[in-house]
Amino acid sequence: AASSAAAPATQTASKDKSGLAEPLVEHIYTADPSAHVFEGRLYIYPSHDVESGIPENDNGDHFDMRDYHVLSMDEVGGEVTDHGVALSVKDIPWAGRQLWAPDAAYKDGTYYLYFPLKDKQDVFHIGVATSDKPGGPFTAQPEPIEGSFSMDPAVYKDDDGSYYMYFGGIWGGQLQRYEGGTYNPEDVYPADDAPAVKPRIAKMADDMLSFAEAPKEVEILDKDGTPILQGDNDRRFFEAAWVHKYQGKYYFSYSTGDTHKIVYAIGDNPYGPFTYQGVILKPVLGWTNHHSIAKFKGKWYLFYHDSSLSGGKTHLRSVKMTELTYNPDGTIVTIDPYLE
Ligand code: FUB
Repeated sequence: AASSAAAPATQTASKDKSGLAEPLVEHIYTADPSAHVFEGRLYIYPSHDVESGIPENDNGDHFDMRDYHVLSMDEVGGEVTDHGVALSVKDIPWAGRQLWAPDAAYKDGTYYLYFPLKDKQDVFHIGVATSDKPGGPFTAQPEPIEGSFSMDPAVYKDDDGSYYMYFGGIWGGQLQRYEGGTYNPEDVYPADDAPAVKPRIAKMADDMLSFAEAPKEVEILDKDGTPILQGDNDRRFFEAAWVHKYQGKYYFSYSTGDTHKIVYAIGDNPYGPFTYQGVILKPVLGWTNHHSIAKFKGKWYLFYHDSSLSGGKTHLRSVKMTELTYNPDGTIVTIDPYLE
């Protein structure tokens, strides 16, 4: 367990001749990478950033993405394949605007692409699209997942074959609109000294197209067992949930948003509670920080993005990857993306 861990050392993002910490692709802008190993190959499900000309604001209107492209590679540092347009907003019946950070899962011969999108009333929900190939193209279901709200879905497959979706994000992600239990178009936040807005979890039904239960709140606790508070901007949940398992423990990682870090908390089961541990990735160039963590050919990797390729434009990001390492006590060695 990580509770008595000393502060971990910091490692730099790998920069070697295999191209790690360089953008995985440069012909398009990509962000919010969700990585999975399917059929022995590494697949990355990113957002596809575009220049929309919409001015930057706290709602994220400048992130006006219209489609997804899936990336894949046989080996780290090897050739990256862009599988073309995997899903387009024009082919999603309930679409309003803004295809944000997606994730994917595989079950019984079908690949599922989970995506956040605003409906025609400008309210975020989570949709699902299916394909018989990991690279797509995917066909969207006619409606969003019933009972879904907010954005940034991450689907975790547990060792017993159960799948869970984690989701949610505040500010432009609209999670704060559900604080009263039902949708409230007003943005209502807890007081700074009250528990922070919580990410959500729902077990997936057998069909992978619906929730098996009403979404539940995910508790993130300090090491003394008290909830992380709304005013604790360095540690409170903002967006970009991800879960992976290491040595039998569940690692819940997320972005702190306006303090620009990827941090993590550890728990004993998929529902939590999760106890805050520390920083995985320090701030990157660009406002957002969003990641995933996956094991490929025996090594753990962090997938993330930054805005280096666009010269610092927050809405024009590029996906990168670097090795992630653990201390002997199971804590994660903090990564500084630019440490020389
Ligand atoms: O890419 C659009 C949004 O920016 C994502 O959904 C958030 O996680 C942030 O990266």
